Amino acid sequence: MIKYAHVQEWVDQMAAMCQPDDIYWCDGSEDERKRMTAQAVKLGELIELNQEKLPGCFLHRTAANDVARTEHLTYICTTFQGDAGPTNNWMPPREAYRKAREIFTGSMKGRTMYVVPFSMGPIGSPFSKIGIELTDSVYVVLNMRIMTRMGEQVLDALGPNGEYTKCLHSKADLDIDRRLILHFPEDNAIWSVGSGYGGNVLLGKKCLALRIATVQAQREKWLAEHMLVLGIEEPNGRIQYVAAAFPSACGKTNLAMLIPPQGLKQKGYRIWTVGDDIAWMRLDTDGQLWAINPEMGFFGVVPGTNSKTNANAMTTIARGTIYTNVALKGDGTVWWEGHDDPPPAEAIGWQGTPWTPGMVDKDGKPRLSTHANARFTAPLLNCPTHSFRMEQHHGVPIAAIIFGGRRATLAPLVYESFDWEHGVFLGATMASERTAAQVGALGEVRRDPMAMLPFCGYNMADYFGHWLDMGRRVTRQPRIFHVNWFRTDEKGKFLWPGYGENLRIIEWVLGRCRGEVEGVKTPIGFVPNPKDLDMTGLDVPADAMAKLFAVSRDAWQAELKDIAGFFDQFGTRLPAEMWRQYELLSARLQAK
Ligand code: OXD
Ligand code: MN
Repeated sequence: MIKYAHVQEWVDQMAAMCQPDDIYWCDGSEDERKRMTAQAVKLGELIELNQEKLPGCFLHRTAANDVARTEHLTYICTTFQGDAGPTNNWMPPREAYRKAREIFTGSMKGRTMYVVPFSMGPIGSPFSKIGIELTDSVYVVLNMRIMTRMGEQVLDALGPNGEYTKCLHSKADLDIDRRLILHFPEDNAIWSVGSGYGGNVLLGKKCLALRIATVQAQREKWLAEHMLVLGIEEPNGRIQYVAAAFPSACGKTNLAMLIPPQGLKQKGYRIWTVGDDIAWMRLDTDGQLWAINPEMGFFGVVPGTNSKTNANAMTTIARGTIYTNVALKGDGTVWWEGHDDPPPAEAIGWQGTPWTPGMVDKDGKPRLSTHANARFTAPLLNCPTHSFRMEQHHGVPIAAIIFGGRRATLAPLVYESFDWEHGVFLGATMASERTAAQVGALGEVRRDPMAMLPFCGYNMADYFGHWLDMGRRVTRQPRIFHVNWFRTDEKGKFLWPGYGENLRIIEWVLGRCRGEVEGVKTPIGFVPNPKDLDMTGLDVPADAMAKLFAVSRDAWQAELKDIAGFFDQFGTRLPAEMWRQYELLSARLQAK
């Protein structure tokens, strides 16, 4: 394997600090996977599942306090605080390195340091970026193999002077009080210590492909986004692709693998899954936005996954998958809340202790078999609908951009922005209820612009400015929409069935992009005329439909107040266009 001097030198420096017993350079071969899996089983990092029923599948359990991204311990480390902005935790690089160095020093004693070269995006594509992760966790290596293009050929592509993101990870002692997830955009480096949870430690994902990549994207004039990418093919062969941003655990994976509902089957749609979490979008010479998914796997939420909510995911995770924090059944298979099968009479719960249905904890609350943020790591190519364009260097052309939040009230099922600038305002003012994907109070509504609040690696005001700038550069602008699958009635019952039925809304979105359907103008944007939604085979009562599309001027006035508070924190750095859109919305809400 080629060990370029500039890489070797950095590996040596990090090894001198972490003091591993040995260093192993991963080549990405199948033989290596087998050896490392066997070793992980021996070390107790993985439990082998029933290989007849779940070939190539394993179970991993994390520490009880290491089950989600720890946003409060995640920092952007820039020289000037203003460059990180008011929505990020900030630490000056010198202090961050000093604090982390104390924890990293000697942290790999008695362990191996693995050198993991990986490419985000097809190897050799001008859309792609290379990273090298040093880690003392076999679990991380085996996950990185699934989530990225990993191994020797990445080093070949890097070349003797190639740029790469320097990613350092150590589990250290997995102590939450000695945990830090640090990003150094000025050094193109990431240091993560004290955690074993995917979102904190698979450094190609949130840390590189979003936080570091957003900074590179601003500099190089492209977009790094928390978006799924999905293609809808019509029987005539035309495929239109949409990119959609939703906060974590709001159904991106389900939407990306959508199965057309019964009533729309006769239209002969075919769905292509390009990605379920991250999109890198660039302007090509045709003036259009093209997107790649920089990842090669899914790190999806397990609970609630079943053959009704996501049959493609069930097929995807039936082989070659690492499950994290689910229940283990006596026959060596796995179970979770929301599985197709009824609860087993007994199982080993996610914390490794016996579990039986109906168990309660010391406060009388139901004790679940599986953590609410339990995950599967599965190869993208396992998915029956995976796109045939995964290795195409320029990816796929994007027709529409969709922003979505989880809102019980306020936001209609779908509405369209008046133009790009208004679309950026829709993204910038997105809000959503908190889910289990991050530590914190569930259900609380927080503003989550473009679903990027935890992932934008620089000042969000500048990020909005970058979006506006991209709109000026794209000559064939995708239209921008907002959706909300989660609106409820007075009793808290969901008004819209969601899942595959969401294709009806995407159909309208694409019809709008082709200029084939009219929209109904409201103060917040265009909503569908109900006659333009194909509801064949789906019975949603007329009053529910009315509630789904209702725009309450009073509720939106209250929302405006909250938006103003959110915008205020950016001071004069916020682009004037955002306040202009605010004023325009306010005026439209007041007009009779
Ligand atoms: C994820 C997340 O894991 O957003 O994708 O937390
Ligand atoms: Mn995500």
